[in-house]
Amino acid sequence: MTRTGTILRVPPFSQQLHDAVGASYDALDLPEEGRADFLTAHGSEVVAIVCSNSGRVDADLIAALPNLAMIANQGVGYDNIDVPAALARGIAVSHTPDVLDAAVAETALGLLIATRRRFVAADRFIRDGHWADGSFPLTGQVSGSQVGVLGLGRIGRTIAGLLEALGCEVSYHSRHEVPGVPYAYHQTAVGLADAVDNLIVIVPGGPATAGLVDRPVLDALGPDGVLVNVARGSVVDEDALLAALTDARLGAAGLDVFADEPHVPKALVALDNVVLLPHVGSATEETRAAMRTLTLDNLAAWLAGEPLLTPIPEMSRDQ
Ligand code: NAP
Ligand code: 8YV
Repeated sequence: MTRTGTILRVPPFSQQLHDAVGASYDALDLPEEGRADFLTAHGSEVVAIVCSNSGRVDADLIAALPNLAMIANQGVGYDNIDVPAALARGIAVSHTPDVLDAAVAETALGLLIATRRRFVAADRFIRDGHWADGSFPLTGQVSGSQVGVLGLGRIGRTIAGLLEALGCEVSYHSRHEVPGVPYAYHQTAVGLADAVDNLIVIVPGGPATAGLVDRPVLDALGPDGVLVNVARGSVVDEDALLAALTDARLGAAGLDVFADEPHVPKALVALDNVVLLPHVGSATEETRAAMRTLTLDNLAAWLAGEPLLTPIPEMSRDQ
């Protein structure tokens, strides 16, 4: 059975993905303004959505699309989608696992090294003309340190492999112990933070992990500790993080993700002991091309009446 109908592009996403969808299908863009009128006029035409992690597909949007039957998400995390609302309607949902592991892992490692070695401050030190007055202060180092990985999934394991090459001692916390890995398991996030010098957060977002990194976890990491978050802003209690950094209860933080992207609290921007990235974990030409291809292949498979290539785990039980 093949399927036909209009594909709805939910912004924002890249021009390449936008154009690739438009080149192959009848496609419409969900407007930023006047959505209610647009959905009244076109809602019943839409059979599938293409979106990325920053495009919200909430219960109201799903309800306004009576013939929606597939959502193709460009991104491995899909906390932008109201999955219970989609599943309740029998809507298929795909995402893009595996193809971005290397890019996100190297972002995590780069952020850890940049934060621990204070590379951004060192760059500013030269630009501000301070070198002639004396050397940049010594810093800690990542090689040989104890690193905790919060979420030893696909990306977490790739990060752990890179850390091993630096002679780091890796340990982790997930809800379940992972069989066959050479890393120590901690039953709790606090226990993990207490045992390490550096903590890298790479769990999914959503209600189950909201505020998982809270004040007790930050205090356990301590004044010499470095936090790196490449997961979702929601996983870290941002107010608690700001307070810990300001009070020097936490050493430093490297952040690729924030609670209210693209808005970053001014108080965080003002701190010298943070390195900030604008959610670029997977943002390489190579990886985004692979993510785009997988997104489009999932959509094409669904339109052809074939199984999705990479359904979200909740979906694969029903396929
Ligand atoms: P994954 O393979 O599903 O791994 C997720 C890991 O988190 C698993 O080890 C899981 O183990 C653990 N976990 C899940 N819920 C947990 C909880 N409540 N408490 C503790 N551990 C929990 O996913 P992935 O492909 O590695 O991706 C992870 C996440 O990274 C994505 O969901 C996305 O949010 C984020 N991400 C960010 C970027 C970026 O650009 N910064 C790019 C890609 C992905 P258990 O099930 O045993 O708990
Ligand atoms: C991107 C991500 O921000 O895959 C994810 O979960 O957060 C990132 O890769 C995004 O989805 C790009 O389309």
